[in-house]
Amino acid sequence: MENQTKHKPWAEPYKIKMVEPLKMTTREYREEKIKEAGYNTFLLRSEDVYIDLLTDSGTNAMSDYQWAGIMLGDEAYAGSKNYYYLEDNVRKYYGYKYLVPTHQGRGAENLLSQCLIKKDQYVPGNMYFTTTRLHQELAGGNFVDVIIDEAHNPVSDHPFKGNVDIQKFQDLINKVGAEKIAYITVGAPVNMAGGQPVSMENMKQVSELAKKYGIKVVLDATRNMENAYFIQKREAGYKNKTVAEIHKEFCSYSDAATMSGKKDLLVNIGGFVAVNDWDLFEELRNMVVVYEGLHTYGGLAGRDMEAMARGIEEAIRDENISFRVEQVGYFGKLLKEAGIPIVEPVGGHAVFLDAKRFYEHIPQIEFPAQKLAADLYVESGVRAMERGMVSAGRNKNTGDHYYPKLELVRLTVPRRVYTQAHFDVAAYAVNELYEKRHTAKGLKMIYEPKYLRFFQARFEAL
Ligand code: PM9
Repeated sequence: MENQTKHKPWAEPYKIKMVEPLKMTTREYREEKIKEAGYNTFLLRSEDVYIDLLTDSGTNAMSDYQWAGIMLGDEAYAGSKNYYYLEDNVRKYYGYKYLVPTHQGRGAENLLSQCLIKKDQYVPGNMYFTTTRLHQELAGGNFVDVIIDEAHNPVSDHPFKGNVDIQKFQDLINKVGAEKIAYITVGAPVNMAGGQPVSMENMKQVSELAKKYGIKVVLDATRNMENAYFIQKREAGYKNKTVAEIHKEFCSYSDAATMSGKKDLLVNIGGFVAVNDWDLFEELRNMVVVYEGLHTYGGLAGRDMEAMARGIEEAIRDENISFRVEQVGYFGKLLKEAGIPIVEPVGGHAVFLDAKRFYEHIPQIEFPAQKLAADLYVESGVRAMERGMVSAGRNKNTGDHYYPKLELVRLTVPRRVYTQAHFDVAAYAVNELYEKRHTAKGLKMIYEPKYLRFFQARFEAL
């Protein structure tokens, strides 16, 4: 008999062994809670959230294999066996020679920025990331965006919207001189652009140009396995290679990597910086004892390093990474088919609503994305995150707000936490809100912290 369903169904590549109940709340309750939270979803209590799509950072569900590893934590102050296992796996799967563990990604960014940036140097990168740029600035550097123009356009369907614009990179070298460039950062995929990937060809070109001028290439490898999956699917010559092979080749075009293990590596805490250069390693190893802890634990418990080492092995398997990215794609497709304005193509870790088109009547200075995230919470208990003007912050020299082209709300997919049905519910909620979008009003900022303001800023309804 002919199969009547339209397409071959897919399912999560795991079964559920333990569950955590979710709390359902009323609209009145949520209206009160968002007001108390100053219209900032970071300031809500998680127990007041129904489906939590705030972030994929540290929100992963670990496997039984990882939890078993937790029991094997070697909590010695120095020389924990879990550190050596992590070092082996970073060498095996990432290919860098030397490893310095850190408590999370920004710990790695702090160490690397302090070791490599001299005052007033420039640090080009393919779009800013909040914590990365801040650490570069605190170390005396100036971030310069060298991503391709398509990245700033939510409707461009370029398959590798995260690519570095090689001409912009060359222009910067010509303008300021190679000695004024501390290094170039390549984030792959690019979080703030919507989880958009970088092609292998582009990474090779970046590496060649950087090498010509003696500039180091630093990879933000936080979600690089997702990037490798996009290369496998979209770039000629890679469809018969495994994600592990592509991932390692990609890393080979860089000199160093910073890593937040809280994403790709399926853990709740952890990170590292990995390098090939012995002198840089020595400096990092010395610096880590000041800010994080001894170089064989870097702010982590032995059990955390064990879970992260095991997470590398699991995450990189083709069936796991393909499920991860395709689950995000499924959610994106639901929204796209409903006519909701989203960033396209759908990225690897999240679906991004385009708040400029969603709330087109709210001017950017009234924070449409911030309001949209707050409204979605009130509508449904679904928690998302602003990724627009509030996240962009202020120019460190002039003190003026940045007005980014992308004014987005990120619906982020934690790994292995929610089922397809949760995404059906979340998509339904976004649609309900979209139907009454014309009645929404903006916000006024009433409290602005100095650093990374999106985490703690407070707003009032207009
Ligand atoms: N990313 C995220 O939700 C958590 C903090 S911002 C809300 O997307 C990249 C590409 C990241 C990232 C964190 C970090 C910092 C570096 N690079 O959060 O310090 O997406 O582990 O990593 C977050 P940590």
